[in-house]
Amino acid sequence: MISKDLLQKLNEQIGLEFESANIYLQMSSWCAANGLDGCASFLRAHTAEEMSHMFRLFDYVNEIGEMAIIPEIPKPRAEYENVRELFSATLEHEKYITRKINELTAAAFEDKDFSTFNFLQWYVAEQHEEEALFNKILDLVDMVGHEGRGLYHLDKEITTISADVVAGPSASTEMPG
Ligand code: OFO
Repeated sequence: MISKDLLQKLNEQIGLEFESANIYLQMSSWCAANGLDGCASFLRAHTAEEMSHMFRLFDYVNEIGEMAIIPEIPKPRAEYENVRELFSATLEHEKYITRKINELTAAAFEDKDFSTFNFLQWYVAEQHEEEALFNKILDLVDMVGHEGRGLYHLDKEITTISADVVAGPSASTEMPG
């Protein structure tokens, strides 16, 4: 049986995945409003991926006979100076999520809850991919630039990354039913 403390942490993580989805959805709106349709569609696809992270946790909590409680979700930031600042914020956010997943995994281990510990391994691997993805995008931003013609190329290139992400094994945009 899962401890109260660990259950609360899983519910908090459900909230964090919702928060990630909302952050990226809001970012996609900023991109669309600034004429960056490629970035907007990449971030929208990533929103669906975050929702799949949320559903995976939600289903796990229900499967172990507990009730998932969705916490309050903070309002996402809506304004950015430029697209570099926006993608820099995505990487910082993913680093924060990695820290939270690590804390959660450590708590499961300390509780000797090896079923939950095993379940969380997927998130440990996923966070490695998430950080690598946003690092790659930031490198791209720095290579092509984020002004004038560079911005046009960046928006086109992001569409390619977007296609890779959608095709990737762990990056399904489908929401588990
Ligand atoms: Fe971006 O990985 Fe979930 O939050």
